[in-house]
Amino acid sequence: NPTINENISIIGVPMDLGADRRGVDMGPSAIRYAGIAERLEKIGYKVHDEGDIIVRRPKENTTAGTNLKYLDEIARVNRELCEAVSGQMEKGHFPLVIGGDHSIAIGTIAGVLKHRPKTGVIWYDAHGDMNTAETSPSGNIHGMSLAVSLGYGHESLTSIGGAGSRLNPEKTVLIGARALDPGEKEFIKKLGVKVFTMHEIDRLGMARVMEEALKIVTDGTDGVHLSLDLDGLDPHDCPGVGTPVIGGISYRESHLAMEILAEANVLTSAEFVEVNPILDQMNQTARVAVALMGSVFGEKLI
Ligand code: NNH
Ligand code: MN
Ligand code: MN
Ligand code: MN
Repeated sequence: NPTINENISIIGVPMDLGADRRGVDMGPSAIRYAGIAERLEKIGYKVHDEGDIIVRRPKENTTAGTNLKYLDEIARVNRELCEAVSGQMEKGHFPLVIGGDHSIAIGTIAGVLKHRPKTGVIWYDAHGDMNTAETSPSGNIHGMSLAVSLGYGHESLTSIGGAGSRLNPEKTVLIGARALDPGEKEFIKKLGVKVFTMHEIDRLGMARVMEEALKIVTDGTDGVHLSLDLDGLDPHDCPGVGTPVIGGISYRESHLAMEILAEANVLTSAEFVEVNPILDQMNQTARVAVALMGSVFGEKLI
């Protein structure tokens, strides 16, 4: 095994406020039910399930003076998540965060940056999550988390982990994009974030895309974080997501991507998000998530 780190700490975040749609809060349970701990123990890791971070359910979905939905509670949970991730890394454990909607990347990445301030990121997603309050069509914070981690967005979110903690856009790569909002397209180009859309995946093939992506996220960085939104995969393979977009990455391509990441032996943190068992078929999406985790942590076919 290309052992990334023998201790893996699982942190669940049953967050659905960032998507403003119920069900994705059950993601951590669905992923545990699909056998995440057993799967990773089987390939030799010590798995520590740290349980879930508690998410409250506010009555009001607005915070005064902003269109961002549930801003206060999302900020509070992400501050706690940042500390939890950072605490696990302090002990030398690999943080594996399971969601929950993608707004939790804010806390995960802020925690990671405390230990690896030059982390490169692979953002595997149908969407860009590069909106700000001004460009968001929905006010949903899960569509803004990458922008926040790059330092753009509401102060109560960008300040998490310290105002100076932010990703370098030139060491950030999107894979699988096919539903970018107009403002996001502009912002991505302006910041110089590299995007491998479905077009590049079709044209170059996943192996080549991953090689190119790895060059970018490992060059001059001190870690690599994988932020995998299950809606990056095609809804045929992963129907249990809140915002499915047809024409996505296949199950096999995704395994290949994870296997190439495992071979490179560079991963230092990861999160798997947006599993919504209510919209799913027999927990299929959580089972895909666990299978991909197997591959990214070095599971071999032979
Ligand atoms: N871009 C849309 C928005 O900002 C949808 C985002 N939805 C996601 N992102 N699931 O991964 O509201
Ligand atoms: Mn996302
Ligand atoms: Mn998405
Ligand atoms: Mn920050």
